[in-house]
Amino acid sequence: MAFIHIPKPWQLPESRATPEAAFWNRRKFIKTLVGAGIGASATTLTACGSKGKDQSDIDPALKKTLGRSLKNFSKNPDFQDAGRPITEQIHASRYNNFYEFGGTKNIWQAAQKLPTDPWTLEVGGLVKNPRKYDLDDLTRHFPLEERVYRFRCVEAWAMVVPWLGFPMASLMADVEPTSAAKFVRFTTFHDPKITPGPAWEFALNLPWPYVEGLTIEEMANDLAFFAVGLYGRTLPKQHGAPVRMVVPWKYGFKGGKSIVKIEFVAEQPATYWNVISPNEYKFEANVEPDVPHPRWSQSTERIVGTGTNPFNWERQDTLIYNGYGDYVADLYT
Ligand SMILES: Nc1nc2c(c(=O)[nH]1)N[C@H]1C(S)=C(S)[C@@H](COP(=O)(O)O)O[C@H]1N2
Ligand SMILES: [Mo]
Repeated sequence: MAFIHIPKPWQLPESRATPEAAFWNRRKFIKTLVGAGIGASATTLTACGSKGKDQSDIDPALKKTLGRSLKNFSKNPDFQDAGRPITEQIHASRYNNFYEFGGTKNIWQAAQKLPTDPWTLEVGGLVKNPRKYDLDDLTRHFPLEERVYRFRCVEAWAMVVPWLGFPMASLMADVEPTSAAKFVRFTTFHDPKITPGPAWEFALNLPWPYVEGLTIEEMANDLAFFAVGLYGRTLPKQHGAPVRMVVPWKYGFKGGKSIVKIEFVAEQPATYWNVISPNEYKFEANVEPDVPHPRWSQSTERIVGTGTNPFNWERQDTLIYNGYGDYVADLYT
């Protein structure tokens, strides 16, 4: 009997390979930057990579999309070496998943429409102290630290990012979950006028807003982090400004962006990709090289920015729990 494979809407991400690869033509990309009068700066940025770089010679419009300088943080010595080079920001901040702003990796300009100031992050549910944090609270109330983490998307691309933020455990200590809290639901900003979603016609039924979830034990783990910045700067909008989740032992989709609400709950929450395609995107979604995605292997990963075409990027072996087993393996035994 012939098995006829009919692609479903949510099967698009990997199958969009060809148009995306065609877009990500480095020569064309550099030409665009030169056209905007910033060719030399872009080249410098590409050449020196990583954080703390003086951007004073970069076109102000481009600079805005890379965040504002943040000074009040310390480097966490336990998380400075991710075992691989830090991905250059010009690559990390031009190759994003943020479906609220479109169904391709090229959403960084569209995402600039996200209104982030003022911002309120509401935390409630099964807690002793429900709170509303504003932007100032997020960058000043919690002592900020830098952590260089490996990052692994379920689509098998990977990078290394110097995040700035605070452990999720600090926020938990502030709100004090009750013993009835077993899971946590994280909700992303959603306003159809601002976040239209992908342009595909079948995108009409996507289960907005984007919701992610963790168990209470996962949220309490030392690695679980809220980022308010990266590369020494505030979080660029395309990365989920002003505050997003970073859960480095799980696939990237677990890291909800632009979080407006956190609720401590008793039952496992319904989450965006798991609702769309439960067989492909599990609630747990730990990085596991030996558990293939139904449509591709997870045993290796492509390193962002290591070539001109994303589908020829340098490959490395995928690590169990993305290399963070020492921290998290005991959560799953
Ligand atoms: N709200 C929201 N959060 C999201 C996504 C999204 O589409 N919407 N994409 C996820 C996926 S699939 C990945 S890989 C990461 C990408 O983060 P980055 O663009 O900052 O690298 O964001 C995650 N968080
Ligand atoms: Mo992803």
